Amino acid sequence: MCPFAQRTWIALEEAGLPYKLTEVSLYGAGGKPKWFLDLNPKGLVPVLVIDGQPVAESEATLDAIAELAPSLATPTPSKRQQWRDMLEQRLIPVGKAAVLNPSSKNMAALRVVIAEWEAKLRERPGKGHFLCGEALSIADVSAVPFWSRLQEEMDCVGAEEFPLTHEWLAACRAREAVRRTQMSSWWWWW
Ligand SMILES: N[C@@H](CCC(=O)N[C@@H](CS)C(=O)NCC(=O)O)C(=O)O
Repeated sequence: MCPFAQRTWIALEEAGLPYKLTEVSLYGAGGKPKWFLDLNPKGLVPVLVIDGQPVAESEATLDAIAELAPSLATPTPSKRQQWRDMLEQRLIPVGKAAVLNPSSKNMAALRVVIAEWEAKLRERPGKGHFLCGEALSIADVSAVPFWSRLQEEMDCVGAEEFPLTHEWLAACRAREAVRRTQMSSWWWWW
């Protein structure tokens, strides 16, 4: 249900790596389970355990998965960072504000961010279906849970207004790995 955990789950599916998924009751009576807090004292999902070593923070889990499945890596670290900055500094905070309070000011700010994403897609050398070209990478995986939630709830990425973003999101959401991790109910990201 959590978009950060969905990132890790999509990446594992895309990588075709064997894994075992354990859901954690975060807000149930009795608090978080001790085994989980032992893995991540911050008490946040996801935690990816590789050969007994826990990796917390969803972006770090994506980097760890891309090391095991290099086809998911971005062509350069700087491309990874650019898209990550767009998400962390722009879409995630501005999207959150718009969801919490869909005032005309917050919705206008969200449209500005979508236009920035669109412009960045337009600038890509060689284009391709995904953020870093023809192949889906962890840059796409990182972004899709957040964009999917916004699109599902607010229908904010119109095909006419934002054709490249619309097409990119549809290409991501059509992936089998994304479909498998799509829950009928989900959380926002706070
Ligand atoms: N920065 C973290 C954020 C993860 C996060 O906020 N997860 C939420 C669920 S969507 C959580 O575990 N919340 C539990 C809590 O706040 O106690 C990451 O990228 O992994």
